[in-house]
Amino acid sequence: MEEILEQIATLKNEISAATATNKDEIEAFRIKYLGTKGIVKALMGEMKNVPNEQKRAFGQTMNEFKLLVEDKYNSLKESEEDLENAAGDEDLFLPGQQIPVGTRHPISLVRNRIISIFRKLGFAVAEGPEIEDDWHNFTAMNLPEDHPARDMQDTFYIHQNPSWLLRTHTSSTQARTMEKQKPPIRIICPGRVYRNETISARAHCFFHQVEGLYVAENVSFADLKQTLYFFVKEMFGPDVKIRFRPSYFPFTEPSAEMDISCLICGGEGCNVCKHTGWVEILGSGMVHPNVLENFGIDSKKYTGFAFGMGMERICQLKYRVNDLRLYSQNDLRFLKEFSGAL
Ligand code: 2U9
Repeated sequence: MEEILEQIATLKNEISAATATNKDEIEAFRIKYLGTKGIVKALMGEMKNVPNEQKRAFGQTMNEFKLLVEDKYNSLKESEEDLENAAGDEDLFLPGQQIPVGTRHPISLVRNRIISIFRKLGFAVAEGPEIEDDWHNFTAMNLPEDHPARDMQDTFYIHQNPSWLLRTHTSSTQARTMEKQKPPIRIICPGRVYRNETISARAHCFFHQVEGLYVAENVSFADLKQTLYFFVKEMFGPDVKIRFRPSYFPFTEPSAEMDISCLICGGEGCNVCKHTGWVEILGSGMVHPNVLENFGIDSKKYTGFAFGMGMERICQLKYRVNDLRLYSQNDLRFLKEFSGAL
């Protein structure tokens, strides 16, 4: 009995270490241990030589041994089947799974283009918070409380603190830059802005602006005109013409709106330009001295120009998008229209 138990212990080690890499080796394992003339059967046959009082313990040991051999046999078979399946599944000639490539949103396209044009002129990009305080959005911009121009920029106020609001223009970012930085300042501020408007094809409660600011010594209206002329030629092509019309903004004096010659009819007159040959594109002007002084900038020494434009408006002119709601509906049919646009 002692001898058989020692033999079983040695066999157990042998079985644990056994490997098989193909079906023939697995079959050889089965025959050696589990076959009709195999080791398990032979050891079972020893039962008759075991003294009666030890038969029960021997039977138990043999059952455990048999289970160990069967487990090993099954696991060798499973590993081999896994290998076979893996190799069989692989069809190297199947086309790969397509991951559809998205397209940039038209507002992002326009934003990137505007940034790269102004970068050529030395304008850095500044960004700021969309939740603003009254001072940076209105008061510092020469729009004190009760100023009538605040009416046109009604916005959303934060319940817990009514002096916080969603910015109505990115001017507040220029204001924050002037707080931190001494002239010369040459920045553009792209970003989302908010207005309390009823949503329609022509108005939305949020849109995207790019505003620009250049403050230094001897900055003149001629610099403003040349900068904006360069911008529209880069954006719309070398043949585009510009004109300025006097206007009013509380934060600039003098102020002007800039039109470009109609891109649809080339200035001949059509529905888009309402038969005038011109379309409005942006507002601009010389920074109001009050605004400079609000940030401790000496308005006798420094002057500056500023401008602001809606990115949706540029998109409308460049890509003929005529409904503002399309930009935020996430309709893939709309977005796919821009797959080839740069
Ligand atoms: C500072 C001083 C002045 C930014 C300016 C405009 C004119 C303007 C509108 C165009 C279409 C807003 O998106 S829109 O509705 N903007 O007409 N914006 S001048 O003037 C500034 C900005 C910052 C410190």
